[in-house]
Amino acid sequence: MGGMTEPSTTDRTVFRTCPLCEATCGLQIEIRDGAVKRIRGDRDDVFSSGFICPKGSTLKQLHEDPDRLRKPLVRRGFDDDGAPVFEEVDWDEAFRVVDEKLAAVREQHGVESVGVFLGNPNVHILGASTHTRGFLKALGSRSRFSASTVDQMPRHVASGYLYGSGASMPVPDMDRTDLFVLLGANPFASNGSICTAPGFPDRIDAVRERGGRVIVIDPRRTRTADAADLYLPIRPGTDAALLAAVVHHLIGTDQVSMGRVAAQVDGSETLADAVEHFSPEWAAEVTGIEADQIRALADEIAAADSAAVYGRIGTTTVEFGTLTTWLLDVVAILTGNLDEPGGMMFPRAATERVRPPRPGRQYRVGRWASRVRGRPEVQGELPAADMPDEMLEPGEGRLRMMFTCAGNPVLSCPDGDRMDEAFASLDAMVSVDIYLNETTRHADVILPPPSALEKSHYDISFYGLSIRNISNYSDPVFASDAMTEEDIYAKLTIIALGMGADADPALVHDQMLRELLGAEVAVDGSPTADRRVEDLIDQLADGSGSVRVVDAMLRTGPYGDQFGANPDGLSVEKLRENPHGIDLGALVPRVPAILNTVEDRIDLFAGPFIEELARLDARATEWAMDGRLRLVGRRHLRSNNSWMHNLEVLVKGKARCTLQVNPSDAAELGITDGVDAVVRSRVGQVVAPVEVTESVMAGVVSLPHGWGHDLAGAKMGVARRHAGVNSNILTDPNLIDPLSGTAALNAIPVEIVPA
Ligand SMILES: Nc1nc2c(c(=O)[nH]1)N[C@H]1C(S)=C(S)[C@@H](COP(=O)(O)OP(=O)(O)OC[C@H]3O[C@@H](n4cnc5c(=O)[nH]c(N)nc54)[C@H](O)[C@@H]3O)O[C@H]1N2
Ligand SMILES: Nc1nc2c(c(=O)[nH]1)N[C@H]1C(S)=C(S)[C@@H](COP(=O)(O)OP(=O)(O)OC[C@H]3O[C@@H](n4cnc5c(=O)[nH]c(N)nc54)[C@H](O)[C@@H]3O)O[C@H]1N2
Ligand code: SF4
Ligand SMILES: [Mo]
Repeated sequence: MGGMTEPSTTDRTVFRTCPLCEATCGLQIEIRDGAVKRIRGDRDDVFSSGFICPKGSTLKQLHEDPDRLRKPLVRRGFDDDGAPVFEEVDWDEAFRVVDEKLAAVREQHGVESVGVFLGNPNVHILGASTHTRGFLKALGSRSRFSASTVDQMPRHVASGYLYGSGASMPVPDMDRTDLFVLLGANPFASNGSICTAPGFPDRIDAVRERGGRVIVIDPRRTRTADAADLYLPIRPGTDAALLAAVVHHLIGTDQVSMGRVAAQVDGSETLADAVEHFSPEWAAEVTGIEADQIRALADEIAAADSAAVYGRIGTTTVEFGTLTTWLLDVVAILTGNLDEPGGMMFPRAATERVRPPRPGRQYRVGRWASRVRGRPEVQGELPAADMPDEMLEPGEGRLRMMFTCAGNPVLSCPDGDRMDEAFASLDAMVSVDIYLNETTRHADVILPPPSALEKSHYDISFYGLSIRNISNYSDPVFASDAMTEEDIYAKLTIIALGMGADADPALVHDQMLRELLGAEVAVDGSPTADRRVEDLIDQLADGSGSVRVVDAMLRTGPYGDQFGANPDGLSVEKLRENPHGIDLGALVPRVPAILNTVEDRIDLFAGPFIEELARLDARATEWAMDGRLRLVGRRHLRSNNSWMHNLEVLVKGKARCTLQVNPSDAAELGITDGVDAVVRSRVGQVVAPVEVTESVMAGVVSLPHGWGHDLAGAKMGVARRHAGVNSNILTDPNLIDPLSGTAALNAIPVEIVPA
């Protein structure tokens, strides 16, 4: 390296999309001497216009992190302290071990004894977005779990019942709204979720600058709340009660005005009866928000020219997650804000499949159930909260082998201690991951894909949740000989099909392309109808398996070039010519075309919401009375769930994993700022340093998740020095939203005593 004075031929500036969160910011990356010199926001990006957060530039540090795995690891035993001992092996050897383990477990315990957990980064990684599905299918097991059931599953289920597809998720049209109401979301820290909007904070400011209003409802006075016109503190877990009262008031005061979608909606007559009991006075008792304020909120939503009422983590990871999400949509529907500019709208992604209308059907859940707790399948998966029981409880069908793919369930899912014990109890485990961490330390084999800078990128998921229709593709910044996700999952697919560890992953890529394009040319009247699939495949862009899959999706998608039939349309080639992305415009109304329900109806009571409202009534009264402290989570801008704590630039400074306590509670509990406190729930306890702050409301305490990096055998040196505690040791697997299987990670009843 040394002695180079002339500018290297490898000096260049490249543009790519940040894959770290849902905001999809454009990055400008300067390369000098084959290394990243610096990363800035790309001012010319059509969507983010230069916005970047402190994590965006750390793609450099992630790429260079010496703890990031570069070679597959196979566990060879344990040391005297019981910590796993791993050996680096080549890829062929690693896949041979996977093949042997999988064959042995299946042979002895059957297909259902092998499970999969898919973690959050899978939706941010192109190769995983395109190729995990095939792997799951080949594995053939119904024991599928993912981070969705510690996150947004209620959104899918509510959408399934209302619109006929779990994928049809309305997003706040915030650039055009007159009133933006945020419940349980803190985009100043998270940069937004199920609402892809780079520069979210600036866009919130813009709502106010153009004369609109912003209201934040949260048990914590967050930075987002500080930027709002009105902040309403709410008791954790009670948003469903608040929204039921809003609906009650809208109906009771004759403020229902459904607008264009009225023609599609069934069940609005039933609604009045269903919410009759949920008066603002009743909700005030439950939520801690005064009845007059609830009425004023409802009046304001009804009166606004347009209103986007948006809920996120604080409304989904609670016991009434699906009911709350459904109520959010009911409010949008009743006030004429569903599918209208400035309201809640359905994006149209460039990779969306365009198909002729087909007869809609009743949304179904519960096609199978978890073995031990009997909890229903939703969207093809089982609750992540059930994993420990499925692994630990003896009996037919017990999980004996797990694949964890870009997931860290030991830190991210309920009952952390038991989760850890469960993974340790398996006969075999394989992880696709870039770190040896709290979860992957239990693996027999770890398969590490290369860093984000060595992978192609396209946000298949997030352009479907975006406040403008956008398309942007990034080539890898650096070449790498490591196996990318798509090749890893293709290999695992082949192994799971019983074809051994030696077959070429290209077989899987080719098969995917043939299926995808075969379906397109088979559609009568489609622009590619009757073309030869092999000809289309020949025309696809150069690139890896996933890039070609994306090219096929884009070209046959709603804005596609249709392989020449629409010459100005999208393709990977066209996106390569437009490194700052292509803006396909503001969101447009999509009802009824987007509906996939029986006869295109939006039936408000297609799901068991009458029963849920009754359960809310019973539960809420109990809650309002019990006077217990309730634990909620929080996010920090310089953090990303559990896995970015190994970057010094992000973790340096004041410790972040503190227990926030309101001064009045601190006084009552006899604890002061800086002391350690014991936090106990039904399932576990942790000791954390106390931070006394007015930002949490009385009766509420807050710990961030994703910490607890002191477990033996993990190899993340920086994270270990900033270990913190795992808040999910406290979350209770008994507390889930029964309609979606989503864990209640918020509103956990806890006790606190000085340590
Ligand atoms: N108490 C509480 N718990 C929570 C939450 C909360 O608010 N409160 N939030 C929940 C939410 S919203 C989510 S989404 C989940 C997240 O739950 P998980 O997905 O289980 O957790 P992450 O911390 O995102 O772990 C990501 C894993 O992917 C690995 N990884 C990172 N980049 C790559 C890559 O490029 N390829 C591969 N193969 N692996 C990679 C990391 O090393 C890490 O092991 O946590 C949930 N848990
Ligand atoms: N910096 C950073 N960004 C991230 C992540 C990260 O870990 N760090 N994670 C990413 C992921 S996976 C996701 S899913 C998104 C999540 O994105 P957001 O949903 O915006 O996540 P949070 O910042 O946790 O905000 C949730 C808010 O809900 C509040 N809350 C808790 N309980 C309740 C309740 O019962 N009612 C109400 N009304 N509010 C409640 C909390 O106090 C908190 O302020 O963020 C993504 N972006
Ligand atoms: S906001 Fe999200 S997408 Fe944008 S730079 Fe930060 S981590 Fe990356
Ligand atoms: Mo998430």
